[in-house]
Formats: sequence, C-alpha cells, structure tokens
Amino acid sequence: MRVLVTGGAGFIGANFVQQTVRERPDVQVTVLDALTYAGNRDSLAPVADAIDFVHGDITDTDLVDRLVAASDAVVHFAAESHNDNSLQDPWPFLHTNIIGTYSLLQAVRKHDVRYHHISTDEVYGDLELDDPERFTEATAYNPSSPYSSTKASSDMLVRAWTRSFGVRATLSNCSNNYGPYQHVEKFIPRQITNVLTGVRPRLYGDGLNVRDWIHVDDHNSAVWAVLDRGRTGQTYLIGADGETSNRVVVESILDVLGQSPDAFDFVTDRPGHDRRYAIDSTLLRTELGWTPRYADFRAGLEATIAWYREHEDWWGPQKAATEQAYAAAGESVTK
Ligand code: NAD
Ligand code: TDX
Repeated sequence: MRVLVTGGAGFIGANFVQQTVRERPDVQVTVLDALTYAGNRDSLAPVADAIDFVHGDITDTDLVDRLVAASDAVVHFAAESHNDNSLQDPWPFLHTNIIGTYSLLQAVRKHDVRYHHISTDEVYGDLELDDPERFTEATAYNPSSPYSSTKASSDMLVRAWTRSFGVRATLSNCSNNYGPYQHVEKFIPRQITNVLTGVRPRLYGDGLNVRDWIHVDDHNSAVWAVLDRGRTGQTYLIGADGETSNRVVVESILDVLGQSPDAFDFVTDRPGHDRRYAIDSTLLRTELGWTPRYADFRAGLEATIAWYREHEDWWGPQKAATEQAYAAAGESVTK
C-alpha cells in the first residue's frame, strides 16, 4: 500500500510516519510537507531511509496531482495548526487549511484515491465546565477562532466532495494531542521547556480551561483503525477521556520537574478562548474496536517530559523566537 502523508514533518504527522514504518512494513510512505516554521525534517530522521520525502506545498495542484496519482491512499495532516497564530494573521490558515484541502480533494477525486481527513474537536466550539454533554459525531459545528473555522470549512469540503463526487473519504476529529516532537509554541511543550530553561510556566486567563488530552500515538492508532475499517463518508471522534484543566497540567509538570506547584504566572487571556473540549469516542470504540494505550495521562506526561529533557537539540533552536513572538503579540503577566 502506497500512502501519501501530508504534513508528515509536523508533530502528529511525524509520529504517524514513525509509527507506520515501525508497525506496518507493507506500507510505503511518501511525505509531502512545505517545511513551514512548524515542519522539521529532524522529526523524520529515525525513518529517513525508509520513506520518500517531497518538499512542496499542498496548494501546488500539479505536484499534488502527480503524487496522488502514484498513491493508494492519502492521509491529510498538513495544516496551520496554532490558534494564537490565527489571531495574529488568519490568511495562511485560509490558504493551507481550505485551499490546500480543496487541492487534495480534486486530485483524489480525479484519480479515485482513498482519502482520510485529519480534523479537530475545535470545529464544535466549546462546552461549559459543568455541561454534562460531550461532543459526538452529531454535534453541530460552531467554531470560535480563525483556525477552527478554517478546519470546519475543510471538513465541509470533504463531506461535499464525498456526497457530490463519490470521493472515498473518512474524517476524524481528535482532541488535544501531546507527546514527542510537538512545537514549543503549544501549551504542554511550552511549559515543560520553560521550566527546563528556568522560566515560570504561563497560564492564560484563570487557568481553568479544560482540554481532553490524548497521547499522539493513540491518535495515530485510531487513524489506522479508521483507514483499515472505517466507513466511507463517516466521521469518527477520537478521544481518550483525558479531561484536565490547564492549571492541573501545569501543576503536574512542576511536580514532575521538582518545582513548587505554585511556581507559575497567569498571563493575558487568549481572545475568544474556548472554555472546555470533551470527546465521546463511543462510535470509534464500539464500531472499530479501538482503545487507547495511554489510559493514564500522568504517565504519558512523564514520558513526554523525559523526551523534552533528552532532546534539547530538537527544540532548543526554536525556543527563543517562539517566546519573542508571544511577547510581541502582547502577552504579559497579570498576577
Ligand atoms: P503542526 O503545526 O505540528 O504540523 C503541520 C505540518 O504541516 C508542518 O510540518 C508544516 O510544515 C506542514 N504544512 C503547513 N502548511 C503546509 C502546506 N501548505 N503544504 C504542505 N505542508 C504544510 O500540526 P499538528 O499539531 O501535527 O497537527 C496536524 C493535524 O492534526 C492538523 O490538521 C491539525 O488541525 C490536526 N489536529 C491537531 C491536534 C493537536 O492537538 N495538535 C488535535 C486535533 C487535530
Ligand atoms: O502558554 C500557554 N498557556 C495557556 O494557558 C499556551 C500556549 C496555551 N494555554 C492554554 C490555551 C488552551 O486552553 O492551554 C490550552 C491549550 O492550548 P494550545 O496548546 O494552544 O492548544 P488549543 O488551542 O487547545 O488547540 C490544540 O488542540 C486542538 C491544537 O493546537 C490544535 O491544532 C488542535 O486542533
């Protein structure tokens, strides 16, 4: 099976490629990645000899057409993925997330290639902290940010191309991922690397926002379950019952790294900051028989902290510029 992986030099894509090479010797992987600030070829170094890497943009329709024609399936991870960046400059999000998805859909339609679309629970908007409901496949779309609205738009394109043109597509909407190779702009790696460099972790707002954490390897094993056994046109929600407040995450990081649990700062809140995400993954578990391996968030977090401790060569070069961007965007300590 020849699989084209877009965004394979990013956080989740690189872990997907590494897992696939490790566990599926029958799969031949080609990565298409534009190597934006978020892409890093070093994340593919352990499997560099086992894959083909193409440096290119998913909006390059000629290139995409050629690569898709030579594939049996496409797994589409490539995206602009950071909410805070989308608030500073939405355009790259429209370009990559919407036009890029359109470009891929036209190619898989033309060549009748199986397509899996990677999306996010953020398309559903947010929940109140005390809401008894969680997101399901039937929840109405209600995105809040430029990022999540472009992801919602791309999901809509996939649904339309499936219904109107018979594209053989599946979709998955996953909750917040953590694990190795995540960019230091994101919450968990930012706080781990802050502590490792002697800087206090930074909590937006009141720190009580809740995210439903899942280890990246569990996300990727679910993607394979959908590729293997998913129904065409179906959306599957991926989550591992990992609801945790941001404050508790920071306190856990401080605890693992031997610091006082209150050694953090509150900073300016994110405009439009979603309060809570929570996934009901019953369909994925019952229909496709998927279960997560990292049931214990604390154990997964400890393994992730150990990885960042051992891989400063990977994240060190990006740390200062990332913090400068946050400062330039006006982030400041509130208490
Ligand atoms: P990331 O930002 O770490 O990686 C994105 C990758 O896409 C990078 O390698 C980048 O170079 C590449 N890319 C960007 N624009 C491109 C373009 N125009 N052409 C080709 N390549 C391009 O993102 P991530 O966190 O790994 O997220 C991967 C996917 O998973 C995204 O679709 C995201 O919406 C989705 N998702 C992420 C999470 C999460 O918690 N990180 C949760 C649910 C869903
Ligand atoms: O320094 C910080 N302090 C802080 O309190 C940062 C960077 C974030 N936060 C908060 C904001 C969120 O409540 O932590 C939470 C997680 O923030 P992010 O890592 O930016 O993730 P989020 O906005 O929840 O989106 C993530 O999950 C869904 C991914 O970035 C998306 O790509 C995915 O779709």
